[in-house]
Amino acid sequence: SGAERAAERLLLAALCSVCQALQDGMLFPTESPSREVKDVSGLWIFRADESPERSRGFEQQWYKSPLAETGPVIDMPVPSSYNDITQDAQIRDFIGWVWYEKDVWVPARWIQDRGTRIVLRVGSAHYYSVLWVNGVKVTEHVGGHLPFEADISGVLRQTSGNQCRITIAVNNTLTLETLPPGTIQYMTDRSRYPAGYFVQNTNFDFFNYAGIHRPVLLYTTPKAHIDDITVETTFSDNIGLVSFNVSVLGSSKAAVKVTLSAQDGRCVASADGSRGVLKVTDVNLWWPYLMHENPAYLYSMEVKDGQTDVYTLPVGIRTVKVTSTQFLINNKPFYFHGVNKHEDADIRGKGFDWPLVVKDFNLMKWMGANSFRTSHYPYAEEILQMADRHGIVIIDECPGVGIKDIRSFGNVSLAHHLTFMEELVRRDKNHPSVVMWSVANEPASEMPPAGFYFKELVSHTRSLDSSRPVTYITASNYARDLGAPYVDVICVNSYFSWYQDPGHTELIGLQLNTQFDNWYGKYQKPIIQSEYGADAVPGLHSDPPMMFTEEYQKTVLQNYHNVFDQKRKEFVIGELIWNFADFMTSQSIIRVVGNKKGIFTRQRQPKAGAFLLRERYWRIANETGVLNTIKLEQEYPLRFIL
Ligand code: BDP
Repeated sequence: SGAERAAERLLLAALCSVCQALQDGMLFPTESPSREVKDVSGLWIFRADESPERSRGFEQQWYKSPLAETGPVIDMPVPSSYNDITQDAQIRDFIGWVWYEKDVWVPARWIQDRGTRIVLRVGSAHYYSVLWVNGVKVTEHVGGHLPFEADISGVLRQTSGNQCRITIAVNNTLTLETLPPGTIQYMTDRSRYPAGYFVQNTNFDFFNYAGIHRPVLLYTTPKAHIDDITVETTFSDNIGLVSFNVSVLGSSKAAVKVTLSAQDGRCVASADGSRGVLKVTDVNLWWPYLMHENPAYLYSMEVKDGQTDVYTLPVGIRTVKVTSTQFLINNKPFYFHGVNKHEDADIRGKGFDWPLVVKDFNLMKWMGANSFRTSHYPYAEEILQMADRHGIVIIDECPGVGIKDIRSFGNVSLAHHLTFMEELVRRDKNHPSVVMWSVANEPASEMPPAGFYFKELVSHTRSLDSSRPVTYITASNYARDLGAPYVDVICVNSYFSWYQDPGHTELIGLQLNTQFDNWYGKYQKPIIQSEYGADAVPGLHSDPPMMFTEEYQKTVLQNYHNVFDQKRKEFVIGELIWNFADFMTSQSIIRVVGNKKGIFTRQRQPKAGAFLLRERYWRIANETGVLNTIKLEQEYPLRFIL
């Protein structure tokens, strides 16, 4: 169709590279005696290609010369979405290629030392990116939520040495085969739209923020370097077992040595060889927040490749298992009392921001949340590291959101989805906080192709990682969902008294009970209420409650909680509020400057619902965790603890 041709034109590069997962490891870049990191985020310059086909930048080869010589440029912070930075609605709503550029200096010794490998890494850029260094193309990448990198040693040594002009072109166009999917629609009625007018349609409920969303780094490794590490952990009695697998590139006879140290620096186990199992006596397990008095215990695993490379990986020793009624962490029942989030904030959009990350963790711990779901795409790895360190449990979700068009269940889409899971598992497999993979959110799982699609997707994900359960999030009716037979845990979203029977909170009890009994009756798998909630415009009040007031949001929550408290004695293993905070969406008649289902505002101030959840989560923690109330009272003022 015309729309698809247009989308292809916008994307320019063929989607042929879609099916190749990144070949090399995706170890988070850290410093070590053998590695240096230089953060080149900060102020970049920027130009949106506003030509009708969005192709002028490529035709005129904007990467060949300084971007400022091609036309007008503006300042653009990295990381940040570009959408809300300017006063220009055209930039906010821009679709197509934008160009970023920064001049950086590369330390001379990096260039001179031929044994040094220099890597350029982008934490993420939404959605499709092409990278040049000094005018030479070094890589391109499909997907808006995972890192990508290129070895630029050769280019730097061949071109102008220490000076390094980095050009990144980023395209936010979504097509039927991207994740999330979308369509470009050209409006052809000349009486209503000017020539060439097009819009981006999507089926998901968040703003399609774009740009360079996570830090851009230069880092070094020795030529012979540790490319990837995989750990899997288990324990028996007081012995922890860490199996490891190290892959080294650039050397045929790597002599790998692995040492595991406790938090006090004591070496607790070591081994030679690139594979093996470390035994840790008197193991300190990694426990979730509020489940143990010493949660989030991390060992530190130093991996040495002969004399050259050193990489240190935090390791949490824990197990995850699912029975027909329970989710077990370290063989103890775990109840998810947590939140769904978004990477979203004023001005920066989806741009990574440490103050925001730390604030959000403080808020989650304040309210007694022990878990969150990375709705609806993978978050920055720094966020997973925080969760590892604080014992916050994560359901790690892939950007399979808004898969509603039957054409998005085709072979090309499936291949890309499988590839995406490979990249996601490769990046996140070693995080103890990640306890489950979610391969999609609310797909049209009642459409016939969904049966085959999810069978493939779930089994492929399991083959990549057998140590974690796999799910997808459903909003389908239990009788029509074709993917549910394949998942380990049923995750259900429902909005009783909101999208159904608006205003009728008195129906929640009945409808929610029916929902749970139907799903459990059919599948005998544990269930998480993976979304529920109601919009509340902060400061709007009414009693008796009316929709959009803080009281209404509270009442909806209370009605859900009554049922959760019954069913969590049986097979309900968790509840995740939709949403942690208000967030931006595209403009529509059902959204008033974004989605207001947050229990915190977008500025992270509590609505009434936040206090309700806080009391509830701490009460549940007191009942289900091994903490005693006295300890909690010392950490948090008594008046907040029931
Ligand atoms: C759910 C979606 C979520 C939406 C939410 C809502 O999974 O992305 O934001 O509804 O409408 O169905 O608030």
